[in-house]
Amino acid sequence: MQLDISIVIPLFNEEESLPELVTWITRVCKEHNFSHEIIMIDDGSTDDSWNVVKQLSTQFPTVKGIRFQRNYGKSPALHEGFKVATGNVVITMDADLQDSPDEIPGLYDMIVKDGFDLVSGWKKVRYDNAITKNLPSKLYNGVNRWFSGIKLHDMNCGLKSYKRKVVKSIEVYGEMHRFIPVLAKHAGFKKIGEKVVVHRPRKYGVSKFGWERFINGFLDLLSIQFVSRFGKKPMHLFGALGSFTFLVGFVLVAWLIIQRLIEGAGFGLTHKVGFYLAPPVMIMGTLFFLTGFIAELVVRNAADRNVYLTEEKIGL
Ligand SMILES: Nc1nc2c(ncn2[C@@H]2O[C@H](COP(=O)(O)OP(=O)(O)O)[C@@H](O)[C@H]2O)c(=O)[nH]1
Ligand SMILES: [Mg+2]
Repeated sequence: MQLDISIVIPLFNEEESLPELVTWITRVCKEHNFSHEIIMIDDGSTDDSWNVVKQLSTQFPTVKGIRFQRNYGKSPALHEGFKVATGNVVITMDADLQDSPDEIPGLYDMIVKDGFDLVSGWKKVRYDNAITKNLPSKLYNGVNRWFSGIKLHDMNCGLKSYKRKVVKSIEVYGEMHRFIPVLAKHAGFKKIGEKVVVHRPRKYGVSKFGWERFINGFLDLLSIQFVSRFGKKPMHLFGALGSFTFLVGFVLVAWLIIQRLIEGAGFGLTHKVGFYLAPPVMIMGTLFFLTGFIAELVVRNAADRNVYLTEEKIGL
């Protein structure tokens, strides 16, 4: 029988929140008659989270769990959760009770009734630190919108819903969980929507992400744009860049030679800027070109695989 919803929850050191979270999700799903599964991915927590998940799975048959051997990060956790999810709609949410399970029915309807491929939550009113999080987040989302062309206010919101085929077609690796809508867009899913969601202050535990996320996030965004455009044909970028740079150097040299030929020995070659500029520019061009060849070799030999060691599984 096809489940209505798979709820995928990546977690790291959230022992206090889990029982309340599972009870709440279960209540909401019961009220709306959703058949569902709750997939919790414990990413090498150092607190008692995994024991709590195991305990919950005996109490709630809907609870399934994966425990990683060590801490890999939120993206690998989502990736493994997406792999095993069987629901018609997949909903992700944070484990810390900052996302409200009351949003599940609305997010579900937007996929099933309104036909969205992906719906991202928008924490319009946020209960996080204004200086270290909310303000940088606004700037960051602005840059994201501009770069990716996806008009979302809160791309990195943990609360999202998907058609199943979307999560099965994207590969969330590294720290790419911040850009899932970009990945989905590049995979060809165009109907991406947004829903204002309730955000709650953190009740237990501490935040695991600080301001560094914005630097890493920006670099990741550049990588995503690069990989999606040139990932399978790096020579198109490096080759063009290399040829252009080399040509600039070559023209400089040619110009110097012509001047020398015209003016004869009186032309002070070593006093010209071009004399010093041309060789490094030509070398740079050659290096771009060779980088392109190496990148092509890497692409051709890379197995597109994600391998994460799992220590234990329950219900899967
Ligand atoms: N799998 C996994 N989940 C993580 C990791 N770090 C944080 N999380 C989870 O991601 C969610 C959001 O993290 P949180 O620290 O609350 O970030 P914030 O809400 O932006 O301050 C929570 O459910 C965390 O448990 C990690 O390294 N691995
Ligand atoms: Mg949080």
